[in-house]
Amino acid sequence: MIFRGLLGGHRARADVLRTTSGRLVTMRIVSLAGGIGGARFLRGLQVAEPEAGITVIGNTGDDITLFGLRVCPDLDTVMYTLGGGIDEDQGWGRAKESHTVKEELAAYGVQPQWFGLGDRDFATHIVRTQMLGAGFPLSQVTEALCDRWQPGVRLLPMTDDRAETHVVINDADGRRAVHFQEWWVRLRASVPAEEIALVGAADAAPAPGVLDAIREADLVILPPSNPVVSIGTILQIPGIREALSEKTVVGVSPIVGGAPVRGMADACLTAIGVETSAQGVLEHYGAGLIDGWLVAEEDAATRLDGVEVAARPLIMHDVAAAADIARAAVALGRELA
Ligand code: FO1
Repeated sequence: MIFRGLLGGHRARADVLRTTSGRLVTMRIVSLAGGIGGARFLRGLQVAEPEAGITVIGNTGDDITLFGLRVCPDLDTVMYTLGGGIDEDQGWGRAKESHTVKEELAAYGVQPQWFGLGDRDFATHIVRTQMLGAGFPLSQVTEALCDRWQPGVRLLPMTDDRAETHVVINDADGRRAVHFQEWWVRLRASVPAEEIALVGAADAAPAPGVLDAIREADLVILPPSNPVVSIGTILQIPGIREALSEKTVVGVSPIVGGAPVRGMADACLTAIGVETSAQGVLEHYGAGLIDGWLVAEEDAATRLDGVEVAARPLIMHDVAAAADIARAAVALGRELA
């Protein structure tokens, strides 16, 4: 029973000191992660560094309450991708999914109908909502859900507090703030974002274990997740950016040759006045945070004082390619440490 899984929570701590195969950890890596790009990179990192103990600090700014259920897209994308349950083509949601519940909800005319929740995925949100309602913090709920999925990493939400990304737009319905998911999924970021704000960030605290994991890390990696609404949100949780600035941090550029590899990071970068380029994102993160920056060969001219730039192919067209990129990120980190 999932609650019993929760009571064994301390066991998860011990697991961090051992890899899934029980071997002692040779290197402790912390990775901040958002959705699809981050999850795919992490799957490569597990192949590249099977002996490493990996802690993932997951973005919860995308979280949304729908039909009374709490949905955590980026945590679920990491959990399903590393746990073997992801819909590989979509990059989010469950494999072998059906949508009977969604169709029945639509038959009742309930809104929204633009967010595609599958039947299997609903179970995750029901269990999560049940446990949150019983008073368990999101970090313990996530640990319990991962008890089933065994992702092979320790997955921590960036915070247990409410911090949601909202987007200010101005369209035919006037100037207003909408939830990030409505801008991202219903509007496909087609309406310019005048502002992207993480509502609640100032009052949010890092989830238990987040700052300790960063402090104890041998290396921190920022995967090619969205630098604004995934990595950027995690950096806004008080204390996290400061803790990272003490560590060796290697980032992987999410922009290749002036365009995002996938998703709509360009719409997000434009919204905050940052150029959609490996150079622009590096300057946005800053040399105070980044020590090493992995860029695609076409972006080899990227430079910033105090940052070691390395160029290589960055397209993760399969797990092996993701593993090669992860291997290069770890090598750059080792060189800088
Ligand atoms: N993305 C879409 O483009 N369309 C959807 O209908 C959709 C549903 C959805 C359901 C659960 C979930 O965990 C993710 C879902 N996503 C969908 C992806 C989601 O918007 C993004 O993964 C992140 O929020 C941004 O990384």
